[in-house]
Amino acid sequence: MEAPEPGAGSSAVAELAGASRSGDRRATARLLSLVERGGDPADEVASATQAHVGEAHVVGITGAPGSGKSTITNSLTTLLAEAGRRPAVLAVDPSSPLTGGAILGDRVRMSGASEAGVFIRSMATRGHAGGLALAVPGAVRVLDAAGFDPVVVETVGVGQVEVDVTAAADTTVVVVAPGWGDAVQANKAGLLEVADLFVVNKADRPGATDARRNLDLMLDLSTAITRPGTGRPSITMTTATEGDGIGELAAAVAGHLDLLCEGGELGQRREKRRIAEVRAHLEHLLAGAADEALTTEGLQPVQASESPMMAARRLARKLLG
Ligand SMILES: Nc1nc2c(ncn2[C@@H]2O[C@H](COP(=O)(O)OP(=O)(O)O)[C@@H](O)[C@H]2O)c(=O)[nH]1
Ligand SMILES: [Mg+2]
Repeated sequence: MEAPEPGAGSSAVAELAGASRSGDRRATARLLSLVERGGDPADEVASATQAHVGEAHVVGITGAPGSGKSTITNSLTTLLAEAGRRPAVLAVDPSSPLTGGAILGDRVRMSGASEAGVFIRSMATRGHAGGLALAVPGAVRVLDAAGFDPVVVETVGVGQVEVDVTAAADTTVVVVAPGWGDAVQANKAGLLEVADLFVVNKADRPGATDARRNLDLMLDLSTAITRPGTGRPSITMTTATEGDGIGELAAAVAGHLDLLCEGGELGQRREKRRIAEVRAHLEHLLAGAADEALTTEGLQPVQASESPMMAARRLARKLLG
């Protein structure tokens, strides 16, 4: 089946969604391409998959570039696939100008998981209309509806948007590597607040125990920074290149989901996630309306006596009125 072109209509998309649910990975890949491109086809994909979401455990893996997120993701999902699960990976690289295809380094780093049957998709979101906040939840929905579980989202934790996106997972894992100030950097980037679980990776390197101690100290200093619902985040030591500690990490991830379910926190987090997604779409729609208002009206209606704020209010009344 050919991927429907934009505007091809919802029946073609519904057909793809059906094929994707029955395990057709090419159909899943095509749905993801439509989501990535944005616009009307992405909306059709969202409608076609909506009835089938909510089964997957969505796990975010974030941290500084080079901390070992891809290597951990590879080892973790390989282990899960070998245990009979159906994991999928969404590797988000907001800095990459590439689209659609896998990013070379990640492809190498994830080759083990790929051989184990893990579905892996790299997503370059630069230039995507609406950006990460729209593309990532849409792609997660496609993978969830396709029956993958867990859905692991790897994102570089560098900016507010990236952190927000990963924190929108059910379970957020923050990866720290030994090295001067790595934990401090993670704190500055706002990563400690969103962590449900910590990994100190590169445990084979000097300074790993110090990194762990630093994290522990930071958690001691502020009990307020832990996310609600599941208590103080645990810290797992890993050497991802060797697979060491990955079994413990898998257990910590599963244990966190159990806690979320027991406390009723899972439903609350997902509701918040839905609201955030609606908000992202609303902002996108309003931004589009603002652009249109300014180009069709020109700046003519703005009088010299009128402040920019007054002009904006007047246009807003017209738009929303
Ligand atoms: N020594 C050591 N190197 C590691 C470990 N995990 C990852 N690396 C290396 O660190 C580099 C960055 O890893 P990568 O997974 O791409 O990090 P990402 O940017 O966070 O996704 C690669 O060269 C990995 O081989 C580890 O546990 N020990
Ligand atoms: Mg990576």
